[in-house]
Amino acid sequence: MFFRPLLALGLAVAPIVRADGLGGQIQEVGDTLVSAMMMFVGRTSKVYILDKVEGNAQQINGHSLYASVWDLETKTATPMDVQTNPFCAAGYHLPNGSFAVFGGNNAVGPGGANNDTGSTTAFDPVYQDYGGTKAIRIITPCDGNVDANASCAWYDSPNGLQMQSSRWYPAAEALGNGSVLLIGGFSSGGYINRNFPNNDPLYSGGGSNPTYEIFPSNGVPERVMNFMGKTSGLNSYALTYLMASGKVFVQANFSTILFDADNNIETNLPDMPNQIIRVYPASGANAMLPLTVANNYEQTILFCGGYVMSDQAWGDFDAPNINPWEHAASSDCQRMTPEPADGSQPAYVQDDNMPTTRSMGQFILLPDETILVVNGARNGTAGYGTHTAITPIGQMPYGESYATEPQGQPALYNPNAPAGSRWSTANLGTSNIPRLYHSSAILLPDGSVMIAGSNPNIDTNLTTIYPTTYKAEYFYPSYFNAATRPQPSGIPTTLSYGGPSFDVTVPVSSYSGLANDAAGNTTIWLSRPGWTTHAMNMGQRMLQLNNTFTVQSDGSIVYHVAQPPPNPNLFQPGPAYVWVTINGIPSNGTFVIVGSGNIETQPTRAASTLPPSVRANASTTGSGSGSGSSSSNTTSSAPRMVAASRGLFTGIAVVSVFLASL
Ligand SMILES: [Cu+2]
Repeated sequence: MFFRPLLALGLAVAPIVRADGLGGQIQEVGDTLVSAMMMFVGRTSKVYILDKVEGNAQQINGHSLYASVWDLETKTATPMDVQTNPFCAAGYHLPNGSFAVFGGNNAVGPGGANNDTGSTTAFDPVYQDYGGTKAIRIITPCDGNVDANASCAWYDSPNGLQMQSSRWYPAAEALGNGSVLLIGGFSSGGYINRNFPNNDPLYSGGGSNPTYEIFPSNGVPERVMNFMGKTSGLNSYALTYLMASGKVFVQANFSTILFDADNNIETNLPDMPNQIIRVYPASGANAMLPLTVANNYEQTILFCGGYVMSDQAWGDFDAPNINPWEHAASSDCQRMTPEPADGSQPAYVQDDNMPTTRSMGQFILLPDETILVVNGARNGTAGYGTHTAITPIGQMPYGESYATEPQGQPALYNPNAPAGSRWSTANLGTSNIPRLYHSSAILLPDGSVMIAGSNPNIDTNLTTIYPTTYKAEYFYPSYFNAATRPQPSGIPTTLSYGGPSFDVTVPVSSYSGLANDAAGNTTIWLSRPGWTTHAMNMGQRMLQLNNTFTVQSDGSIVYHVAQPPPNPNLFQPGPAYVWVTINGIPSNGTFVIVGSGNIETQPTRAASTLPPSVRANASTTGSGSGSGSSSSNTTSSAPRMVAASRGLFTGIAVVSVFLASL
């Protein structure tokens, strides 16, 4: 190629387009009506929110409100009715796009008054809620007006679907067929899941549930999981990740296993280094790193933060034996690849420390392949109470909170950066809303992150130091500084495990810079935001879809995109979003259903075969106006500088293509 005089002119005179400046900011956006202990995104336009029963002043159908739905377009919430107390339940998507919410607490009244009769129809006469310990609630999200359509409501009834036993703080993880493995939990709750001394590690005198079961029932009665005895005390909300083999990685207390749920066989993996606790109430952030083509979808799990104290100090159901707020949380990060492709022994690998200590931090997988940690506290743990073993009732310094020093500034982790340089807080804003116990965060389809909840209090308390909050915020990643984001078309509504590839087109206006570079610097992601509660996003997962491309002479790019690999264990069936990320700038997420839509052995076909990539003339360029700043380190800087200066010269690409064709 030889240099084009007109192109040079464009570079010389075009102004740099300024971004809108949202990138890195956290902005308050509205009122969720209930405190968002749990959230999930339904399809394209709603976020469903659940709270515990806690005496919210607003009523619905004669009882205190504890569910709402947030509309992404209007940024307003609408009340929803749930009958049973979902207090610290688990939740998961189902293959057809529905969500199920498992377990919770008894019917409670003011001050945590506990109507524990073992009956699923126990009822609190003041807060007017039914017990939720065995309840299974299901909703099939709608995009329209949820009030107008009964099929958009929660299915929930004290006499409705039930688990085999009571589970408060259970773990949930989908298996490859879309059924959901449910593990453990409290039978009746407290700070940690045991008495002390711990003479009955499996059952704790009836307070702990050491069993697991599968929803929908596979006909097998619930079975005792020995791991729950081994990890007794610190094993509620166990951390679970389905692995490629079909086994489930399970981490609790400082122990780790691979679990064969079909056969109830546990394979020991190494202990968590330094015995750092990651499960509730230490509540470290944890996530599976994005699965990439380059690493052949090898699965690695990242743990950051949490809390360390002696076994004795953790206390019992009633309270900790120390004052957690007087001690720093952990900043330690570890990686674990439970099933190494090279056949080596799995091992925890020390990773870079977070910039601050943090309990109750949670990871959000962003579509630029960075990972946000947000929410939580510098000191202390999750949970709340009226006392500890050494601080009597009436003398708690932070109300009922066991944590203090809220961490209002998130941090970004780049899994691909060299060790020693993975964390950054550069250009990230700070929220002044404490997001402590019972806060949550979730990735939205536009690539922003909704942050809500926090109520380290037994009942609604709007005046204490860390109050019940209904304020929602959005965090805008750096790609919100981009003036142009990719606008893909052609993404199918369903994806299969293997099978024919599909084509996705982005117009020339979708990107800036050289077309061949943009096409080659594109990653197509399939991601699932999950179901968020307690510093976790149950089911959160992100997988790269392999692709090649054809750059058209007009600068538009056609991506030839592979279906997900023919192994549903890598990305379980159900709802997800497809993102086209060019030069580190993602499109919006397009809603898809992965798999058959049914709970069944998923059909698989041979992995997609892709045609070779075809490049256009080297000078072909996108006409998007500016690319803003990107946090991705995969972005090549030279084309972006060209792109930024290209700004308003939207005709230049056409001109250069025309010249190239002469
Ligand atoms: Cu909780």
